[in-house]
Amino acid sequence: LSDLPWWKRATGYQIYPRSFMDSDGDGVGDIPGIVSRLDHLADLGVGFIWLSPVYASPQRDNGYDISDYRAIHSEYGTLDEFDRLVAEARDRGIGIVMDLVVNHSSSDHAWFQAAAASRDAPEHDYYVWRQGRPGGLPPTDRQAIFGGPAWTYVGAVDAWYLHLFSPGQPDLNWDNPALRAEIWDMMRWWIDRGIAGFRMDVIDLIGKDVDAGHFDEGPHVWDRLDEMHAQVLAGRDLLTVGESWAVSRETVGNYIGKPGPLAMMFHFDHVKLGWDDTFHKFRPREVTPLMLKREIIAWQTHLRDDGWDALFLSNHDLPRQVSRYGDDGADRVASAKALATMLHLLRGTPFIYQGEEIGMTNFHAASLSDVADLEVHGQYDGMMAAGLDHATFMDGVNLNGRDHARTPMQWDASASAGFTDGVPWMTPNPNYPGLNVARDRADPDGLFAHYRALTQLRRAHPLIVEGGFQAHLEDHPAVFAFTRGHREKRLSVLVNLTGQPQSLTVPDAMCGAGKPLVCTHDTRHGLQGDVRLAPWEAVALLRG
Ligand code: TEU
Repeated sequence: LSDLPWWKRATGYQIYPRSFMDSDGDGVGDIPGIVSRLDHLADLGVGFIWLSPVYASPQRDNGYDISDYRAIHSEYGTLDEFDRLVAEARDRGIGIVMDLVVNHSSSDHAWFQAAAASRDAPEHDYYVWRQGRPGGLPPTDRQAIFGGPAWTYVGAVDAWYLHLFSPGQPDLNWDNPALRAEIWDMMRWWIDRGIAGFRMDVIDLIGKDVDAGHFDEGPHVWDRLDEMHAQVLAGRDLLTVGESWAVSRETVGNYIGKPGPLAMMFHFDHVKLGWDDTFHKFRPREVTPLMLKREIIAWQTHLRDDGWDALFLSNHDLPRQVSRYGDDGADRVASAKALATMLHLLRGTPFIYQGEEIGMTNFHAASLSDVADLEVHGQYDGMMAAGLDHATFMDGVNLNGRDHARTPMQWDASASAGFTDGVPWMTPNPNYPGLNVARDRADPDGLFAHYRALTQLRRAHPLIVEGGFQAHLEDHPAVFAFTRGHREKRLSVLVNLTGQPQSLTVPDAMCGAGKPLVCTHDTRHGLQGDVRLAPWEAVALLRG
């Protein structure tokens, strides 16, 4: 096991800095706040932190709009404080993985300021400019992911720039070799500060062919990643995880095949199950346990022999997993344990999103004024124009919106959930007095204890890291059954993904007798014949 890379053995934890912990009372999370909570993460047993962007930024998209790639956002702290975070985390065996947001910069970046002031500036070509069509129309009808046209006109250069996200996020021109060299330099600069790797934002978009209208997984994406690998990553012991909403089982091998430029990919087929073809996340679709399970099985099977999975149900763009796939009412704790057991025992590197370890939930937005996220506001008019009704849109926001993940971390029952002494930038979920870290950690049957047990099992049993994956009872509508095998050892996992009791006949390939590693309900020492699982029951037994 020790010859496996550290990032296969570790459990990850994502921090959304704005909402994690405020140390200075300005209502916004910060780096010293993170340092003050490192012991919580060390106790949880995580091996690395994926830090959502902490770079200088006007924060129009909470840092996914970077105005200086070599500076820390002033509300979050200083470079010295960042270096201290790296050192303090390292002392606890935790690496810091930076978010690399290089499909676009902020429009406040000095490059863009120069680019938009003169066509003669060398930086002008760092961005994507085109002429408009007659009648003052943008170059194409392409719509931005955050609503409205994907092009904005700048009079000083008499041209339109491309922004696949908001107008404050102009796309960088990856066709320009000088721009690429700037990015490679910047990455080396962070690596030299001692970081453990990169999570790469919308990385499939860096290969776009704008004139061909080919944006997702454009023709140059893998060449560019190969160049990045040769220039920056090769020979360094880093975790790399690309994010792509377009990557499929057909294309994933180009990113992470043997050998591929990256180590793993965040893929979203299981998330998109809950999306409508036309209205996307804003007309939610039901996701049945069978749909979820089938999608996971397909990816696990595909990556079984070549590749490595990045395992997640939540992140800062997604709803809280217990609200989306579990039960955030009476069965909140049980269903959150079931989901966690399933995810952490699959083959790949598991990621915990902040607050997931205590089962934080979605909140209810009564109207648009309860929503902070620019995506929701930016998409509203377009969705209404396309025929969606307001009530359904709000259902979509309440089930799938990005704000649910961004409410302040619920540390304790004191004012503002112990997140800040000041006025929090976002209202905490009103359920914090009963649902918070202090309370959950005091409960030996709480979620934190369950997650800690899972990270410890991963450290104790190489099988969980390196064992193969085999699904069983694939058509069972409610129970996810799989085995993980390595040599003579076998881990058998059964998870009831519903709030009803379930019956099944244990297949021969699953273990008879075994050592109980996880038993969320009665302790079981064997799985044989006809078995009845309690609502949300999860069992993992080890044989050999
Ligand atoms: O997200 C990629 C992305 O495309 C999302 O915006 C996603 O499509 C959307 O949430 C679904 O409705 C990444 C970051 O994770 C996100 O926070 C950023 O806003 C985005 O890129 C732009 O950098």
